[in-house]
Formats: sequence, structure tokens, C-alpha cells
Amino acid sequence: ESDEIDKAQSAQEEPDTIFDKIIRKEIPANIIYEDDQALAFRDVNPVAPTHFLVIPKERKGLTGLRRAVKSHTNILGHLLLIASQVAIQEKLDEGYRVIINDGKHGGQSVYHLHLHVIGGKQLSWPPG
Ligand code: DGP
Repeated sequence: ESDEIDKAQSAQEEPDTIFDKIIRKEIPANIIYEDDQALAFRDVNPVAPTHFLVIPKERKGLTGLRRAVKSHTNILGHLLLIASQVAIQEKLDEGYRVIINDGKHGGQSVYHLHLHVIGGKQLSWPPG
């Protein structure tokens, strides 16, 4: 947990992230959904019984949500739709949470936009 924060403190925007390697299937991931624009796979460090990430296959400048501009509107909408559909596929019918960590204070460690979807237990609020 604090390890993730440590990573976030030192994380930098970079041309290629670990997620590009997952997209290109150069490193293994437990992929649970894929289409031409998006990929969903299980987080390697789950914080709940179900924890998956939804990412755009092409980053197009979206290192994080702070970089969002008008031309990203369609992909941003698509990612939310896929989060919803994969949550159904994962049978998260009691509910779930969608999170985007941005930057240092947000605890972001990978600079390729990603939605976290977590569920499978009663979640608490507020996050720390
Ligand atoms: P964030 O802290 O919001 O930037 O989330 C990054 C997440 O990515 C974090 O929960 C751990 C996950 N992650 C990092 N590297 C890998 C990897 O190689 N494979 C998988 N499946 N998940 C990863």
C-alpha cells in the first residue's frame, strides 16, 4: 500500500509504460476484455476481491486525466462504458467503484490513463 505511494512519488511520464508492453502482449496479463480501442485486465496488486484496470490501447497523450482535451471525449466515454460492461461480466451486481488516480497526490504510478474498477466486498469511504 505505502509501496504504491512510494512508486507514485517517483513516477514520471515516459514514452512507453508497462501497459504498452501488456497491450503488445510482450508481458503477460490476465486480460478479461479487449476490443479495438480498449483493454481490461486484472490488477497485479489487487486491493479488493475483484480489481481490474481499463485502459485505452492508444494513449494519445493521455498520460493521465489531467491531459484530457476535447479530442479524447470519445475514448473517455468508451472506457467508462467498458468499465460498466466488464463489471457486469465480472458479476459485480452488488456494486463497485471506479477510480482514476491522477498525479502525485492521486497516487498515480503508471502514466498511461487507466480506470480502476474494484468490488466484490463492501468498500469503505472516504479513501485516505
Ligand atoms: P495507479 O497507482 O493508479 O497508477 O495504478 C497502477 C496500477 O497498475 C497498480 O494498481 C498496479 C498495476 N500494475 C502495475 N504494473 C502492472 C503489471 O505489470 N501488470 C498488471 N496486471 N498490473 C500492473
